[in-house]
Amino acid sequence: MRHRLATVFVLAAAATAWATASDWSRLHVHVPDDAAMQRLLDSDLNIMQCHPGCGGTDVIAGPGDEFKLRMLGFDFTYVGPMAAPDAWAKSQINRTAANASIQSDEYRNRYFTADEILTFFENLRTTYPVFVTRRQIGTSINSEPIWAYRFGRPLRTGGQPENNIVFINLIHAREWVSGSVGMHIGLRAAQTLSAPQQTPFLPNQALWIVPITNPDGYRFSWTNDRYWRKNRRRNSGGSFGVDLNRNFGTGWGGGGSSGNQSSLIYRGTAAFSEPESVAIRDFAISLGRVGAYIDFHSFSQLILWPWSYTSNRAADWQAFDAQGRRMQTAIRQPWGVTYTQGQGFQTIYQASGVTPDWFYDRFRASAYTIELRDDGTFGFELPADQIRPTQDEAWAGALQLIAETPR
Ligand code: 0X9
Ligand code: ZN
Repeated sequence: MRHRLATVFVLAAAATAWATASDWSRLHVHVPDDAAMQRLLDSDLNIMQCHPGCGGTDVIAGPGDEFKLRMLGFDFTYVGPMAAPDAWAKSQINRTAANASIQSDEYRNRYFTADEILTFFENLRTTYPVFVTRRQIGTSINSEPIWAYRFGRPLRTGGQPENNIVFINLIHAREWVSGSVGMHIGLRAAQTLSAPQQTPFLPNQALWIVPITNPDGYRFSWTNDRYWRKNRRRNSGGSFGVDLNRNFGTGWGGGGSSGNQSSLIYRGTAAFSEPESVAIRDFAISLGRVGAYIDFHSFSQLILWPWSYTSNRAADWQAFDAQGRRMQTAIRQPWGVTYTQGQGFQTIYQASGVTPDWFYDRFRASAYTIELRDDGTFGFELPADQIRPTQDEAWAGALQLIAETPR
C-alpha cells in the first residue's frame, strides 16, 4: 500500500513537472528571407536572436505561440524545453542576503541583482575614492536613478580636455552576463589605476561605466519575466516596453526596428522618447569628447561596428575592421574563444536606432556592440561557470580598446 501511494505521488509530481516544462519551449523558426524576418520581428513573439548563417532564429515559445507561428506561415522545429519566465523569480524567494563585496569572487560565480550590482559599485567608490566617482545621469520610467561611474585620475583644472571612453551594460534586461562584465571591468580599472605602473589609462583619459542602463527592465527580469528585454514604458495600447537599442537617433525608424508596440524591437514613438536613452545621450554630450564606446550585450560572441542601420560602409570602416581584428585577437587570449567581428548590418542583421551608430555619428567614436558568450547553446541563461571566462574576455577586449584610444 505504501508503495502504491509513493508511486502515485511520484507520477503526480512528474506530471506537474512535465506540464510546466511543456508550456514553454525553444523553437527554431525557419526564416526564408528578410521580409519574413521583419514579419517575425513585428510580431509579439519572443525572439532569441539570429546568428550568422543560421537561416532562421530561435523563439522562446509560450502557450499559444506555436499557433501564432503557424498563422504567420512559419515552419519551425522543436529545440528543447525552456523554463517558464517566472520560474527564476520563484526560485529566488528564499535567497539569502547579498554579499556584494569587491574582495570576494562572488560576482564572478553568480549573477547579481540590481541592488547587488549597485552595492558593488558603491564599494568600489568607497575603496578607491581617488579614482572612482559617480554621477546620476537620469531617472528611469519607474523613477529609478541611472548612474555612471568614472574611473580615472582626478580631473586637473586647466589640464587637457578629457578623452572619454564610455561602456554601458544591461541596456537589454535579460542579458545578465553584461552586468557581470561591467562589475569586472570596473574593478580591474580601479585596481590598475591605483597601481600606476600597470594602468592602461593615459593621464587625460577617463572610463565611464553605466552598470545598469535599463534598471526597471533588469529588475523585472529577476522578479517577473526572465526573458524581458525592453524598458518598462506603458505603451498607449496597453503593452509594455520600448527597445532602448532601437530608440537612438541615428537611422531611427528604419529596418530592423518595429512600430508594433508589442514587438521585442519596438522603437518607441520617436527617437529618444525614453528617459533611459535620453540619459545616455545627454550624459555623453555633456562629456564633450567620447573617443571609444562599447555597449555590452549577450549572446553570440561578436564584435560589431557601425553601421547597423545601413549596409553602407562607414567612412572609417577600414580602421574599424583593423581594430576589430586586434580586439578579436585580444579577446581570444584568455580562453581561446574567437569572437566574430564585422559591420553590424552584414555580420548579424540590420538594426536601426542602436547606440554605437549614434556614438559614431555624434563623436566619431570607435563604437562597438560586443555580444558576449555564448554561441546560443544556453543563450541568455548562460551557466554561472561561464561568467568568469566571459569577464576575462571582456576585460581583454576593453584593455585593447583603451590602449588604442589616445586621440
Ligand atoms: O539586436 C540588438 O539590439 C543587439 N543584439 S541582441 O541580441 N543583444 O539584442 C545587436 C545590435 C547591434 N547591431 C546590429 N544588430 N547590427
Ligand atoms: Zn542585447
